Amino acid sequence: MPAVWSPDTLLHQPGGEVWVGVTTPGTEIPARVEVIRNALVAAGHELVEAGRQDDTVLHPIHHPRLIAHLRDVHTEWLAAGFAEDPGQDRVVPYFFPTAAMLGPLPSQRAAAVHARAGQFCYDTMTLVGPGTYAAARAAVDCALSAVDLIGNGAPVVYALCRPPGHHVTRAAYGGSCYLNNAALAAQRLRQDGAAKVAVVDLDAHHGNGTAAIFYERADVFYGSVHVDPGAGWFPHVVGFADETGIGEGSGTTHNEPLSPGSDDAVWCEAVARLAESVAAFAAEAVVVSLGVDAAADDPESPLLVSADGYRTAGRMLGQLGLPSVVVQEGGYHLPSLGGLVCAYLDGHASGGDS
Ligand code: SP5
Ligand code: ZN
Repeated sequence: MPAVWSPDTLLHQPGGEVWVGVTTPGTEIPARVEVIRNALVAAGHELVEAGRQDDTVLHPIHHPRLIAHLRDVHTEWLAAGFAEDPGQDRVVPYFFPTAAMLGPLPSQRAAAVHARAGQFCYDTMTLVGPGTYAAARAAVDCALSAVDLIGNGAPVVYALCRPPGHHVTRAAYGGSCYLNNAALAAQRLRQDGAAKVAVVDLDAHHGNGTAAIFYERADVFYGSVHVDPGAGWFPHVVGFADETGIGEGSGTTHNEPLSPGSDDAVWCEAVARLAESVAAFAAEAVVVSLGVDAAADDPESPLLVSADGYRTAGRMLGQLGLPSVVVQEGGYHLPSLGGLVCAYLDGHASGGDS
């Protein structure tokens, strides 16, 4: 199947993650793209370079201030001298003006770039460097070029998006994500004529950004299987089973939080329930947020899914028989990453044949 990628996705070099106050090497690194790309070629997939999409594609999903912030913040950070004093050349927020802090007070745009960082980023793990925005935009180009190939008649297309995107809301980024590739793909499928679109999120973490973007919408379903945030896992405060949508979006969200240690049997049953919901919703196209960090070897999650589990999930979602855009999200164990992605794609393609 076509696999869309862009060399510009390598430009994001996070330079570590600040985790509980300590700078760690980080796991969302450019080598992820290299190992996935090599595995795709070895498995016989056709690599296609993404076409450049106009910046206006971002506007239905992201706030103009978020876009401008991501584009400009690293330049402003360097201009403020933080690379020399105190010696941090990546944008790392230190101040988080939460809803609880503000209460009823109106809030202004922070004049200081180090304070403004926390008005758009909700954690300390998601650093911005010189190539971050270019890479995030290239990831969007991958996702939307994949939608274009669907429009030209391809039944399933894979987008090698990096950095990932599902933790990004309309106006805030975090969780190693900067722009929401999957949400943008779903929106484009709607604009291209699919009356209803489903996003199915297989990443080990709940895709709080995608969930928030579509929570009040009747035309886009969001379903996710992930490690239970109630057991202490990112994104901690959302992703619970009782979140089912509100207003016109009532009933169009389906979360399947699983206990740490859940294996193929439990995980695949949850995927089957998500597939049933997609069918009941009568989606005309599907976006799969393919995080492979639910795998047993992955350093970022306690789920114990195997490559066969991912292949089975692919088969179940392929059997929906819908045009499908498969967007890369997380997955951090370099030795197994490519095989997990290819196992999923193999399952999805074979499900579509039956
Ligand atoms: C897209 C995606 O998978 N984002 C993952 C965001 C969750 N990361 C939160 C945990 C970060 C802590 N990493 C330290 C690992 C120590 N074992
Ligand atoms: Zn994840």
